[in-house]
Amino acid sequence: MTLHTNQHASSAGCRGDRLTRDGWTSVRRLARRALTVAALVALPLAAEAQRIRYTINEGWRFYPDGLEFAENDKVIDDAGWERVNVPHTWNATDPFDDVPSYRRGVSWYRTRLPLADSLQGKRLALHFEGVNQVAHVYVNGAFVGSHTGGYTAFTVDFTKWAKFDGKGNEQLVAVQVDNSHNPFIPPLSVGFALYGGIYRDVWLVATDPVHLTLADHGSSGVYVTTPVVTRERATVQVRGTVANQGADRRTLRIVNRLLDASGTAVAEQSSTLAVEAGRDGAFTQQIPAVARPRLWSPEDPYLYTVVTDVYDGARLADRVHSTVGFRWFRFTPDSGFFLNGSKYVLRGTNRHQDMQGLGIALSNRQHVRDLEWIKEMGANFLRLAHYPQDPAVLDAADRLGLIVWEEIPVVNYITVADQFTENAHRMMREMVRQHHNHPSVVMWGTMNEVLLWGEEGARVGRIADSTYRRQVRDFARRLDAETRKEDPTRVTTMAIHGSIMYDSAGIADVPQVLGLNLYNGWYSGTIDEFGRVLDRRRREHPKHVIFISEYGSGSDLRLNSDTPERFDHSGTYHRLFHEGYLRQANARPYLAGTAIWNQFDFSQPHIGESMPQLNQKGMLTFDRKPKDVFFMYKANWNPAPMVYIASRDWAHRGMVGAAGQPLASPVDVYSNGASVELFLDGRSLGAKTPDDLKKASWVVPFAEGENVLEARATVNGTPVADRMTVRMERWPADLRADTTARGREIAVNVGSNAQFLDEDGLIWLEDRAYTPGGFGFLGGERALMGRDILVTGTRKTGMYVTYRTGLTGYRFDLPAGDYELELHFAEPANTAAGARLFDVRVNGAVVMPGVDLATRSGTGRAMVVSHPVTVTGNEGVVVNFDAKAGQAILSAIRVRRVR
Ligand code: GCB
Repeated sequence: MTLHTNQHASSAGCRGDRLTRDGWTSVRRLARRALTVAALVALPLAAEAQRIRYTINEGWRFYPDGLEFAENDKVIDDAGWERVNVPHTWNATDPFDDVPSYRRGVSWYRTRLPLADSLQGKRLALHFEGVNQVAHVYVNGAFVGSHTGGYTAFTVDFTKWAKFDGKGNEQLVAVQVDNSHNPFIPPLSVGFALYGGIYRDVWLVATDPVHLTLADHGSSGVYVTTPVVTRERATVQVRGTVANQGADRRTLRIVNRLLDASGTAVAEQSSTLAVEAGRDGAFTQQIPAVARPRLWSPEDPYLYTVVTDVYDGARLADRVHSTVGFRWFRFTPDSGFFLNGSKYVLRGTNRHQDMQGLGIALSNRQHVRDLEWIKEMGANFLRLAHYPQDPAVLDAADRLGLIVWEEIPVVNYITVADQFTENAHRMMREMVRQHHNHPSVVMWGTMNEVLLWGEEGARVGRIADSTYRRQVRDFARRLDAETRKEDPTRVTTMAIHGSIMYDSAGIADVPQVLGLNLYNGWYSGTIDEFGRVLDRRRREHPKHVIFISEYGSGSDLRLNSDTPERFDHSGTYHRLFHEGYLRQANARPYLAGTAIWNQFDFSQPHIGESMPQLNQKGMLTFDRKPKDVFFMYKANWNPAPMVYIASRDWAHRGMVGAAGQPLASPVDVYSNGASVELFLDGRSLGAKTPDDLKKASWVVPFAEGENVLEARATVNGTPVADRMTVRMERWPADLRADTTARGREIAVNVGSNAQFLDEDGLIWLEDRAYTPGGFGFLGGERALMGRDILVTGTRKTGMYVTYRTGLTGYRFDLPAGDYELELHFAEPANTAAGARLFDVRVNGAVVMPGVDLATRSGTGRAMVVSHPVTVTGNEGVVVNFDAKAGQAILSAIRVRRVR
């Protein structure tokens, strides 16, 4: 194989001219558009590119189990199999049902793929963008290739097994997919569902025997770098491999043209490449410098394209397009990140790829929409945690302008075995090669919180085994070194949790950028610890570039509170948490950047919280409704004029108060205007100046019923307004004196400072201590359901995350009448039978003797019991809990007057 390079541009570079014996035309670097256009016109029209590429997503059949000989249609008939289209997953909903697991196992997919007669003689391949997690591919009954790992693409060549019968040329494609746990395939144990299926696009690719290789780790076979980028000039280097699967040695011409966003060629390079039959040939070309390149940045995501053509004589044998963005960057421990020479604060978020009802089988449009949400929030950075994502995601990041950290799914722990290491290295290589040409990518992540679990896969407070810690360190070092070698133009990173073991084990020193996942004020501690932890980290590691790779807290639109507390899952606490973190991050210029955990709620099997098996730390819900906190970031990060009343999460409120008196409740407004005015039913509540986090707050004197709020601001001369209706319900402060309708039904979210709005529109008020004339608990303490307990058997899951323990009673000073009393319980622990035993008395009479939740309903399972109660005189409804063993508990209580 020989390689000749012709560098056709002079430094003045303003002429395009005709070239060489084979009638080739080259476009030089052209500074003036007129000349560029003239030169392009002079190009002889090339033959149509020989590559054919189309998706084959429709018309699959699916069988949800293992099956012998399913690759063979003579043995197994698929007529009864389910018809599906890909993207598809068989786990779209089962991670969220009441059973704390989902199906991980084998399934089969089959399709019949007709091929045009004209494809005979071409190289034929199938390209899968993502199959979770092991795929074996068969064509016409023959095994054509396998792939391990659910998050990267792969290509299998089936030329040898293709059948051309002249009658439709139908190819039977069968894919066995397995998402079972495998100790040698990352990820091992994670906080997200490992949905099985062919869940990204599938392509048919037909090429000339001479083509840019399809056999390089699922990549395009072309790698573009920008060795020199300044404001004055930029150069482009193109590397690639051409496969010659024809019968003869070919002398090829490789032409790389750089096009600007309008499609105009601005520079070109060509060279010849001789490749023996049956061999590959590699080329490297430097495209001459472009003057004054338009730089890529999140604010101006300007893209160029490199078109790589492979000519075999006058025939265009193959063509591949690669994206190019001109940008340069660096990280420093003291000042963080620099983009195109200037300090640049990376502020962003993380994204998982699943969505309610769909699992991970999202369309490209849905992926792009997710990135549009992120852009709208004003973020300029996106961490693709914890795995490589769809090509549509990377394309959108380039095009919309988001700086990307992408990583492989080594999460929580590793298996110390060559096979695991090899899989991790191959995943890294596939990720880097497949997404190499995306200017949005600046960091390659190798692992996340790798010391969170012990070697056996059990969550541990401390990894005691120093041998294992050393093995993890060696694994990290090798993977990091290989990643740097694979792509020296980006930096390596990893995310660690708040444990000093990463330091003592020497793991924190491995990556070029150190990501910290911090949850002070959520899993433990207080929100203001965040800054102190950071400053300590910085003192301990003055040479580390520090990045906040995760911070977050959970919320549930059904839970709200005027007095938010850690872990109450109220939207109010969610905002308080993020305001606290944003303020502290803003004050630390040494930080390279921050990333919210997470942009969207996502699956988290086996985890309790207020919506079981769902991680609720999203800025948007699982079905993509923005939460109020989204607009807090938008006000701070997106310069577009905005004002937002932060009460969409809590548009239906309840309060206890006296009839006719205002029901005063706080309302926050976010705006990037200098002043905001709030109106209640058209009456001004005054104008305020938003604080450093663009928030202005009022205590609004709501009236019972509908209240119209309107906020107005002017941002840089543009008037903006937001309007919403808050429905306020009132419960009487004195139950005996006030017998209005609401007083006939009182529901309480026992043990919680937050009120819960249920699926029937009923508000379960925040808990309170009993005061005469009112209602409330007698004794006991607020307690939280453990995250390892799944509340099942109810849709009111949010009501069970808190409960009261050790209470002796609950009392309502209701007037005489007939009532229905409803008690809600859920056993919060794996208690033995008889370990928690109590009687329930109502107005003195035992109505439920010997309540033993562990036996009756089981751990976490909601139990609802109703009793009729007749109140005569002034006794009210008095419920007592008499503990016989352990402590009595109660999750919620409701009384409803029936007569
Ligand atoms: C983390 C993990 C992430 C979890 C998150 C959480 O540190 O990296 O995978 O989802 O915490 O919400 O607990």
